[in-house]
Amino acid sequence: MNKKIIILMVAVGLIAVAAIIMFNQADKTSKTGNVVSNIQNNKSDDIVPAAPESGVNNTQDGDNADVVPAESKDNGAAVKEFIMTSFYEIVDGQPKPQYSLKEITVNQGERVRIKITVTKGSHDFKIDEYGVYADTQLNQEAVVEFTADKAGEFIYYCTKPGHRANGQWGTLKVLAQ
Ligand SMILES: [Cu+2]
Repeated sequence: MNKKIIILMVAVGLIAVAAIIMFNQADKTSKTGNVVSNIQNNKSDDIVPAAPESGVNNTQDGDNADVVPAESKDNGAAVKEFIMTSFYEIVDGQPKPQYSLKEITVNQGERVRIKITVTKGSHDFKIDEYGVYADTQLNQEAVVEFTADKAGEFIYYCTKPGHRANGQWGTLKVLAQ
């Protein structure tokens, strides 16, 4: 009888221990399960704010993508750049104001950039039909930029008194496309 009781008690004790262990394990798994799901939730929480950020980045990338073609246009063949000086020289005792470039030819629709540096005298630069004007300063590069959207021949000239009449002008030729 004593042996049976002892065996029963041991068996009950083992079962109890086993039950406790199983409960603990169950708790642990459920806890770790919760932890995992919490981590997953945290991750998803992390992802959720990240998603709008990446969305913002995407829109920024989109903006950049919009900017890049504009820059590539500026850097590319779509911009025609001309460089000229603006000065005067004395011919037969008379000042002859002039631009170094007498003619500029572009295709209609092209972006045109003209860099003008005054090397002698006081001058400016104007194209009436394109509304282009630069008050060019001595030894400073002035830049005018415009889109040649009108075909035809236009005169660029200096508005200083007598300069255009004495030869400070040139022809902008915009070839119709
Ligand atoms: Cu002039």
